[in-house]
Amino acid sequence: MNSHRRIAHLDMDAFFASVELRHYPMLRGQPVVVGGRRVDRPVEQADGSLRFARLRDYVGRGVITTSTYEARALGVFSGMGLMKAAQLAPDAILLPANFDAYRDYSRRFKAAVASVAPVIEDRGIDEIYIDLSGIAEDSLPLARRIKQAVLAATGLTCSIGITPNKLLAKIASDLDKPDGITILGHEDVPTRIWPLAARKINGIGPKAAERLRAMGVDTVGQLAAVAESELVRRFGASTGSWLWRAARGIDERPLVTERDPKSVSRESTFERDLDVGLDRAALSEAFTGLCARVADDLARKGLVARTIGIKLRFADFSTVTRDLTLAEPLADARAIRQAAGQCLKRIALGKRIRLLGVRAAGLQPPPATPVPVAVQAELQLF
Ligand code: DCP
Ligand code: MG
Repeated sequence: MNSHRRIAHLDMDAFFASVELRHYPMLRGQPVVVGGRRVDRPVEQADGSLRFARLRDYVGRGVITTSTYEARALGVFSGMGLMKAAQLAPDAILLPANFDAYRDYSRRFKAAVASVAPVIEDRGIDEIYIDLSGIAEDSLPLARRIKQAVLAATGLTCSIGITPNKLLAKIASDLDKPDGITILGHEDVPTRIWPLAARKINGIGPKAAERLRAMGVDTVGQLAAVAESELVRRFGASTGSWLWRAARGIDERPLVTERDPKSVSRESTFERDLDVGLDRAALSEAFTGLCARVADDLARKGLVARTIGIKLRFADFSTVTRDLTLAEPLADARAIRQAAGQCLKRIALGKRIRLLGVRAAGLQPPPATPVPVAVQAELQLF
């Protein structure tokens, strides 16, 4: 095992909401939620002041995208219906999302980190991994310097975890939010990681957590107490042994710093091999989710795709791919889903499916017309 690695995970604090507070500094310290529609945006009054929408005025089916920590203290979190949130925090300020601003701040914080520590894996709009192994400076001053660079470039705070690998770093960055620094070594796993819910391990989703709970496993420590053979028996060879290693904080994955600029892809290995007939709904949901993530990747890179492809791996590990090249480039989740669906029709689906992947290639800058706002809002759901 490579014990010399030093990997950071950096995640911006209440990202969308914090960007909004840069635009509307008069709202600092107040509960603020991002969500809702353009009609909810602040309106300038006759005297030049701004009138902000309040949660109690909201009528509709929208959900919270994110909220400030002041709003979270009132029980209002990402994913909650706005009308339900209004019962808990009627006076909270409501702002619609402004994705262009978030992308701009995203670029700025990443460039600021790169000026201190250049080996970066981009994980999304508000998070990155950073490989610090090649830097001599101690972790604490280095983390402070990175946070300072981000603050100077954006006016925003972030939280950083520094550990021997990506798995632990991702957990650590969340342990002292907001504005936190958490530095952990392998020796800290029993005291700091084992008491946490198993779901804190990135990769244990709601379904796996449910299956673990049925085995009496709620925490990472309880997972670490299960024999590897038992996990393999229940979850299959690859997931089972991954769970066993994850519970011990073992993770050798390198940072993916260079993406193939010609394509973006997302794939997912199922917890169990899925049957095309019996598991149609789960497969379809996974398929749509992958397409949405590819669409999100394209949006982040500001590119559109001419070719959409899919990859299927069957239970016997045989793998097939199919591509479709389109007359018009596309980038939105629904169009990708449609093209990927056509690829799928060209594969004989006799066997159980182990892995599903969606790929966008033939990437290019978009034509002059921008991606419609409605599509942007839809991408945000994933
Ligand atoms: N986001 C979203 N839909 C979700 C969750 C998040 O659109 N279901 C957006 C809004 C967030 C951003 O992604 O601001 C980053 O997500 P995080 O989970 O990192 O949440 P925050 O940055 O808002 O808060 P935290 O301080 O907990 O990181
Ligand atoms: Mg965040």
